[in-house]
Amino acid sequence: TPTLVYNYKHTYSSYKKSHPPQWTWECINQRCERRSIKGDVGAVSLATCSMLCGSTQLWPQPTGPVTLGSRAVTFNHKQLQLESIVSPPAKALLEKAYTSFNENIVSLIEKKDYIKEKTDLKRFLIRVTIVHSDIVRLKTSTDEGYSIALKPIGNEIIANITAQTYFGARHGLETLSQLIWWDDYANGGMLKVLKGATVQDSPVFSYRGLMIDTSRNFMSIESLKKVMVGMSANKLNVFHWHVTDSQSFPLIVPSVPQLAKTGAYSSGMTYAPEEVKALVEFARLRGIRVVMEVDTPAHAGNGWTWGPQEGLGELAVCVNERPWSMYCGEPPCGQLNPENPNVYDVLEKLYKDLLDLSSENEIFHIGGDEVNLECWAQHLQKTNTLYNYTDLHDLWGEFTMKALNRLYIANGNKKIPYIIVWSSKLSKRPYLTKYLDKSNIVVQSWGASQWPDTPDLIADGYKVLISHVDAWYLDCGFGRWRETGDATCDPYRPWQTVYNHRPWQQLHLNKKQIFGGEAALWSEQVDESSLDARLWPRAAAFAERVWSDPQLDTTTYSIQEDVYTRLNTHRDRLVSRGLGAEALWPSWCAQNPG
Ligand code: CP6
Repeated sequence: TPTLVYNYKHTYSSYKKSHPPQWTWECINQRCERRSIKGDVGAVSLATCSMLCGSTQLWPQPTGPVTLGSRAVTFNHKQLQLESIVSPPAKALLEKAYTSFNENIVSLIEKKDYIKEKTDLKRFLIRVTIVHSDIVRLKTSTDEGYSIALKPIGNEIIANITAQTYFGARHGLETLSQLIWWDDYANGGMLKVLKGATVQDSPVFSYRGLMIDTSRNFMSIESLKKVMVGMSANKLNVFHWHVTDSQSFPLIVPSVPQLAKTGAYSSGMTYAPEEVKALVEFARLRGIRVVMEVDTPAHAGNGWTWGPQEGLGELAVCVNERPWSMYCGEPPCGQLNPENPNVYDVLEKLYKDLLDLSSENEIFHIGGDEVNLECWAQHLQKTNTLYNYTDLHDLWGEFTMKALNRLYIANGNKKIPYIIVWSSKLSKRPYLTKYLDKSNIVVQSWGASQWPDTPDLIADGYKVLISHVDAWYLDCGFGRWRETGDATCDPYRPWQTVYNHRPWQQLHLNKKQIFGGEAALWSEQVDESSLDARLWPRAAAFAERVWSDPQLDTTTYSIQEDVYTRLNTHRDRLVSRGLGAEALWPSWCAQNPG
């Protein structure tokens, strides 16, 4: 438990004299209007007015009914108490989730040296009931729903959170934390909670992902943990870790140590197995699963060049080939050598370690994007085997099937329910149905939303993970990083673009085949020093799209007004939790609605 200083040197009246409130806020037509005051009798802070005025300050907006009381009570964090009606193994997880909840509440306290013992409450009891305490690993079928019933009884508040699983209960704690705020006017500054509330909530999509690339620029484990803190505040539940690419291979793979030894930017810029496992556990407690992607056969260069020295032949070809633009999407080039049988042996070892490191074998990402057939053609020319193929897409398809076969072997001769591949030429007709089995392949469709990729995949019966570049690529628009940079990644996607993207409706797609959505952050032009600002609050805008999928105004497609205020409140919340989220507007706008 965090320690705070209780300081009785100041009294409320001395404090009040030096900091008299200048304004009060009144809820008029569901907006908080500012009025100047003399003296503070009955003055209401903006935060309190917002919480009690019209719309919830919850993010993402719950999908079920919400009722909110119109009054609030003060409390201090020492009065919080957990009662769990939960059996092992979920009980231990819940206790840790409750610790995070507590830290989130403490983060709201603006005056850490001025905490009042005397409050409206004697106790704030949080009673959590979990029906299936045996479910402690998130699956696509896991029930993440929860309900909250918060009411006063005597001078106590009791918040009942009920969920089918730990993962629902954790979301419930997150929502409960959003019914609590800091009131700067209350007795010199106090925590408040609504005096009554009910919430019922469950997500629209079961896969709500965020992809981070740690190859182009390295991101420390600490910075990735912060990403997960943000994800958990937004009920995002899949961390897709694009851990390697042709630029660097930071992941230490125990059975193939050569990969990171030769491929990392430096020995410090690596992820050790224990660190990865700790990160996976950190994620699980926050309701997040980790899907690791070592992209192949393309986007594989550094880390794959040691084959010849060790008698395994060339594992990757075209590495550093010039001019690069003939052989790959961005420099440095590199593609696995599909003709070298040792490549598949290395892949099997690699896959076994990835399954182990991530503790994840329901979903697996094999990469598979942007294969450059020129590169393979040049290689096959050298080895005099090009005549074997009339169409090198077949070589690509065969590579994919061989790699998948090794993946199943690595998984103890068991299939994996969902294999994700990036959309590419291979995921288009006529190769698609020939090489990608629709029973377990999910295509992550990243092309622009007006491209035919997504509707075609849906029409052909595939499950699709939506990551459209024109809406959900959060790295885009900073400015090209090379002269011939790709216009596809211009301009910046403002939060409204992220939020308004609703392709299942706009493209009339069968929602049953939408596996989910994923926002992506490629790291050519971002590292951990600007990670927070590039992600937040836009990833939060994405999160509400995939959790609640709110309607857009069908005539204007404009964003409902409550979205602005709720997102602004949520942005403040992320900042109090230590994330450097960008500002949406001048503070003046919150004080001058409309
Ligand atoms: N890296 C990898 C990338 C991209 C892809 N794969 C990418 C391509 C075009 C744009 C942005 C990112 N940088 N491995 C494509 C999925 Cl505009």
